[in-house]
Amino acid sequence: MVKAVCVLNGENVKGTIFFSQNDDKAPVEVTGEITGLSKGLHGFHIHEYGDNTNGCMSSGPHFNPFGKTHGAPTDEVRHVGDLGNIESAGSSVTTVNISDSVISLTGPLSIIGRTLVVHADQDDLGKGGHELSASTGNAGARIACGVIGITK
Ligand SMILES: [Cu+2]
Ligand SMILES: [Zn+2]
Repeated sequence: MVKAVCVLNGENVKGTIFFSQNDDKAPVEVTGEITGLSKGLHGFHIHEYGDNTNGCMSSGPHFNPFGKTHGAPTDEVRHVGDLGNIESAGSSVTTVNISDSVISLTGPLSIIGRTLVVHADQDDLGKGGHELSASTGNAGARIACGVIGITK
């Protein structure tokens, strides 16, 4: 079992997200809680770099080691870092509960040392027809982020 954690820190949006994977073939379970999100869908991605020197902007583009087009988590064609959206009911706490079989906590697809980003807007999952749909899902500003690190 490998476990990792990310403390999300934004101006208004805060949270703690846990990652766990039973073995290197198992899906990664992504769970946790986020506060301060507006009601609705918010893009939720792993970005390439674990670099927050210039805030969330220095985390670079979506983690995309296969050079694919942006997509939904369930799509064959997606970035490794495409975890889709999380949905806030507009209440104080948003619960995150995602299982993903593409990201990993070990090997070349490991997300450890990269950045988890929460966006202001909905990720259109590549289908919005905007010029940014194929690269970012047109999910808007990066409102909170944090580097993913190993934990016990
Ligand atoms: Cu993103
Ligand atoms: Zn993407």
